[in-house]
Formats: sequence, structure tokens, C-alpha cells
Amino acid sequence: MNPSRRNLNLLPGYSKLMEMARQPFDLSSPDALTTERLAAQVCRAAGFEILYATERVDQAVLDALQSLADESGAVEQFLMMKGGAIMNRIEGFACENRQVLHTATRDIFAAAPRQPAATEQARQELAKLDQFLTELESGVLTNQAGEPFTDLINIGIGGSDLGPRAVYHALAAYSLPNRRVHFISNVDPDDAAQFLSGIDPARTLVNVVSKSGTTLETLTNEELARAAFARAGLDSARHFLAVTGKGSPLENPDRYLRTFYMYDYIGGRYSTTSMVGAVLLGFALGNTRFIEFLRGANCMDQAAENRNLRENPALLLAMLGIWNRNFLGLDTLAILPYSQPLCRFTAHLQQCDMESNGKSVTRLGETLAYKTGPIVWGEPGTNGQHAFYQLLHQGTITVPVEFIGFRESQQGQDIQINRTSSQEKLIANLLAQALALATGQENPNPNRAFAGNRPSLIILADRLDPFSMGGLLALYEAKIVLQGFVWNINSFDQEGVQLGKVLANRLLNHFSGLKQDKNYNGKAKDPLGYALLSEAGMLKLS
Ligand code: G6Q
Repeated sequence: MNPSRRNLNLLPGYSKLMEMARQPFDLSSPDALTTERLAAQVCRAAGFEILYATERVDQAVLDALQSLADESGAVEQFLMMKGGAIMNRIEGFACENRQVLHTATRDIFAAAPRQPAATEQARQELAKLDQFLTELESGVLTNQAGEPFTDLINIGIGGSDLGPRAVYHALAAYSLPNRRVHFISNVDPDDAAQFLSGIDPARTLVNVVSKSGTTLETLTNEELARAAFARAGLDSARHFLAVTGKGSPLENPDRYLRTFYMYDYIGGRYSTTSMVGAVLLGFALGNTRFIEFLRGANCMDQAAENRNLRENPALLLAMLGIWNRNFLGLDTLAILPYSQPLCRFTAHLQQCDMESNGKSVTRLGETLAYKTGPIVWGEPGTNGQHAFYQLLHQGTITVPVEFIGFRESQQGQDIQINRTSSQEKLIANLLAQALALATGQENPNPNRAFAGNRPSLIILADRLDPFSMGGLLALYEAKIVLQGFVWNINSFDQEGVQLGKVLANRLLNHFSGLKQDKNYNGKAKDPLGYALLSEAGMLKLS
């Protein structure tokens, strides 16, 4: 089937859903939440359950969302993407014009992968990594004093930081003994100084991750780290690793102990399962657990091929998100994990979703007549309950919520107090929040009344481990791209980050101009930028 690639508002199901959205399911009406509804509105796949009885949908709306997904050809496009079609493209305009093949990095378990050439490249890099990790673990590869490497500093930003960092924190409990990973991303010198002062460089590897090999923050921090190694009398070429695109300026074997590659068909924010995440996660977890993480992601990628949204967690999340965004008109989405190890996961999803779907033109470059990606935000666990949940329950805007939880704790160390474990307290809180948001509560005191009727869903798995973390990552990656297909936008470029970079460089030129030439006239070159620097008090410092 050739997918329609029509704009959302031109699909036959759009007007039907608009009509249905005039009287959406009322979660706060007395008989809304029944035990039958709770049992019926569960989607199970790839080791996850999605409980969605607390969304404002009934079976008729779900059927209409299914039709809309079918009409958009979302799953067909997902399959085309996995097969290597050029999905990163705006017709008729200059654009990246690339394949989108992050799923190939974990399609390594199949005898016949969907895109054999890309999966072969992934296998080759994984074999190189396995060899490197084996050398480290067996003691063949040590520092100059014959000691093992215990720490790794990851230098990268955006897609070369957020996803890998989120997964490292999520799985740190599974780390090999004596292995720690630290992260420097910001160009803020205080960020780098904090880590460089707290570690023993002699036992530390530095992993420089940049697909382009040109990112200002990363290159600056690399030089900062190399200077620290030189001060410690160490040869940085024996400590520094590179993960980069083939042919990038970082590709220089003389400067790095090992170089691993990622390819232009893997977007930064989708690159956690490529070498971008693999090197640091492999160092921390060992090869076997990293492969288990890939297996979980692959399992969810397969589940995402199912055309039935009631059986496909990613398509279900995508279409419920579109219902909330385009038909109920809700502007934000809170992702709230009840799991402290997921403390950086929402930050990763914020990038993955907002950079992918924060778009205003179609894949033909036309201005959109409907909303696309929401503002994504959130924090873990019960901490949020003591902070911003007041607004979620009684504020003047409605915020849809995606809760994430696990039936068992990760480390199994728990305590019974008042005959309940901490894990039971944690999950009881999660479930209670979904109920409270949905049902609300009447009270003659208006300040203590809860209107309810606020939508949420619950993502559950048994335990946060490498397999389920892979699944969770792939669940959101697939949700985001499926939504992009329905919205008929390009979810794979990020032109919107360019202007700020260009202007920052223009401002930086004024500093270097002033340092080089006493008669430098920045005002003539760039009146507005120069005036802004002056008002900000920055010219006095140069
Ligand atoms: C992600 C973006 C962006 C990118 C960073 C780092 O999809 O492209 O966040 O990952 O700008 O880029 P480099 O890896 O090229 O340094």
C-alpha cells in the first residue's frame, strides 16, 4: 500500500473525530470508570501493559482513531522507514534527504533484517566494541601503569548525551563492579571542572561523542579534558575514544585509542542504540547486558509494526496523544516515571519529541493548519506530587499525563512499614494519581473540590532492567515517529535549532574582534547584536 501522506485535516476520519470531541467521554461521571472498562482498556505487548481506561476515549473514539491511523498509513510508513526509504525529507526544498534507520541498530537478532546493509554495519561496530570491552575486562587493555580503567567521562551534547545519559542512570544498578560513567555536555566550564577535579585521570577513559565532529560544546570540552590529562602528565591519545560519523573531523586515529562509527541515517536523538550509547553503556554494563537492552528495543520495534492500535503500545500512545492534542486541544504532556532511576528519561523524551515534532510545515513545506507536538515535561515519582501536582489536579489547564511504573523494585532492597513495602507505596501512589485525576471529588468547599475528568494513562512492566529499558526507549521512539507520520511532518530534521547557533557565533565574533583589534567596530557590523552585548554588560569583560 502506498501511504497517503495527506495532511491530518484532509483525512476522512478527522472531521468525524472533531465531531466526537464535542462531547468526549466524561471520566468524572458516576459510572464512567467501571471494573469492565479497567479490564478492557489494557494493551499488552513486548513485556509492557498500557492501562488507558483513564483516557477520555470510549470504544467509538478508539475505532475512529484506528481509522485515522489507517488512513494516514502511519504503520506502512514506519515499515518503509525500517526498510530504508528516505523519510528525512521535505519535498522540493533543500533538506537532509536521508534514510532513517535507528531501528537497524537493534535488528541484529533476525536472520533477515529489514535493512540488511545498515544492520551489517551495526553488527561490525558491535563486534569491534565487544573486542574492546573484552580487552578491558580481561586486563589486556590497561593504563600506562598496568591498572584497569574504572571511570569513563562522556563528552557530547543533545542526542550525543541525553539518551545515553538517561539509560545509564536507569541501568546504573546493573553496572560492572568498579565502573562509573560521568557526563560533560554543557559548554559551561563549571560543568567540566566539577568532574575533572573529582576523578583520577590515570584510570579514566574519555569518550568524545559527536556525529558531525564539529559541535562547539563538545570540541571545547574535549580540549578542556585533554589539557587536564596533559597537566596530569598523561598521553590523552591512550585515554580518549571517539564516536563519530565516517569522514568527520574527529576521525583521526593518532588522537584516539579507538574510534567507533555511527552513520548519517541515524539521527542524534534516535542514536542511543547505536555506538553513541553503546560505548559508554557497554563500558558500564558489559556487552551481555547491552545486547539485552538492544533485544528489548528490537522486541518493541516489532510490536510497533502491528496495525491494530489496541495491540500496538506505540501506536496506541501516538493516537491517544493525537486525540488529546488535536481534538481535545491540550497543549502539554507530562511524563512522570515512578522510578528514580528514570530521573533523566523525561529530559531525553523532551528532546526526542519536541525536536522531532515541534514543526510547523508539512513534508511538502506547506504551513500546517493543525497543531503538532506538545510541550513535553516531567519529573520522577512521588517528588512531583509534593511539587507541581497541585496544578495537575486543580489548575486552570488540563495536562494529560503518561505515568511509568514497575511492579517490582530494581534492586529488591525494600522495607515493610505498616505492612506495606516502599515499592507498594510507590505504585499505590501512581495508581491513585491516575484515579484522582480521572474521577475528581465533589466538595461543598470549592477550594477542596476536584473537577476530575483529566486524562492519563499508565505504562507498566515487571521491573526496570536492560530488556525493559530497551523496550521503553523504543516505545517512545516509535510513538514519536508514528505521530509525525500522522501529522505529515518530517520528524527527523531540526532546522529550528540553527538560527540561535548562527547568532551565538556572530556574538562570539565580537569578543574575538575586540581582543584582536583596539579599533574594532562591532556596532557597524551588527548594531543589534552589539547593543545587546553592551546592555548585558559583556563588553566590559572583553
Ligand atoms: C539531535 C540533534 C542534536 C545533536 C547535537 C550533537 O537529533 O541533531 O541534538 O545530537 O547537536 O550533535 P553532534 O553529535 O554532531 O555533536
